[in-house]
Amino acid sequence: MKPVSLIQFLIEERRAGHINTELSLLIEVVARACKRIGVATGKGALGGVLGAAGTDNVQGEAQKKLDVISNEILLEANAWGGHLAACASEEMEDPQPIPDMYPKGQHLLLFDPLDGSSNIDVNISVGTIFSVLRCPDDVTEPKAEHFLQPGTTQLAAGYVVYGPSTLLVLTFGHGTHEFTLDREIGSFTLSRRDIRIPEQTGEFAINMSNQRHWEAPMQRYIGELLAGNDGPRGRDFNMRWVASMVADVHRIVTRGGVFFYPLDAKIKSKGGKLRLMYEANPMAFIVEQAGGAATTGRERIMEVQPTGLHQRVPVFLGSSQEVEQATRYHREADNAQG
Ligand code: FDP
Repeated sequence: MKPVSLIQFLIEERRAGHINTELSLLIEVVARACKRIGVATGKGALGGVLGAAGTDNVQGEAQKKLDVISNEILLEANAWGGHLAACASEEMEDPQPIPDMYPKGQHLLLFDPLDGSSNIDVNISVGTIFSVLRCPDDVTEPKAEHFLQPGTTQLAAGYVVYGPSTLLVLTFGHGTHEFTLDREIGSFTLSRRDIRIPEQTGEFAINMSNQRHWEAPMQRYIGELLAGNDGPRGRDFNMRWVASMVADVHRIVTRGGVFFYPLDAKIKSKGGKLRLMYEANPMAFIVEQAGGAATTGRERIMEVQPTGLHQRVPVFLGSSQEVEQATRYHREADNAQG
């Protein structure tokens, strides 16, 4: 079969009426920026890019040099690109307007420039996650409030994994598709069309060190998985935890599985660990489009009405039967409490 490049795929999507020209060009710009991030990440110690930047981001987390570099690469490429009204990032408190010297577009871009960045220094896969929204029609200078749209309004979502190979996984709401970077010709090439996540799985991903802080329904659900063959589930489950969301989600998108970052007593006041607008929503869109499910443990992630740009939520996503079972346990516990 003849290889299909990302650009060819975007032209097909345009012809099918799934996206307009501006969105297609915007995705090309994001993909090009991610290739540059991939090059910077790949240089590792030789590029002088490892280690801490010596600053904190808006969430009070220590920034890595590559967090800062990746953020700058995405900002610069997209400001120049001319397809955006504004962009927002994990690394910046407020949305970044497009400088007056560049043309503006109709879209809003949100991104986590380098997810899993605590893994960079140990050479484990990291990634970029992004989400595209439409800028409300009457708004010429978008502020944070204009980004606060539920995940169901996303026009596109994707992530790039910088791992043994560099991969882009993308959805426009018409299936989830994977592209592998051909490093010799510098082009993302379609490697899987219409990915399907199996409904059932025997593999889960969670940070078990938080177990004692979880809520009772989470304790019950994971307890049953751990009991395996001898417990109520009557079969054994295996566990994986890369601690890099893109890598954990990509495993699920490749061979099924379920990922949890539940609420726990340590993070309860923050609402969760992962960020709704540029982590949970885009991943939920990608997973749902591949036949999986994504909830907060109580409600569908994409239906959460956002209240803040950097809002956090609990995340349960992957093979639908397991996400539904864990979610049911939480709802039952809530109902029992009245
Ligand atoms: P990181 O802080 O390294 O950016 O986005 C947050 C995240 O990584 C996810 O990629 C990852 O799944 C999670 O945090 C890891 O959390 P733990 O430190 O609890 O393992």
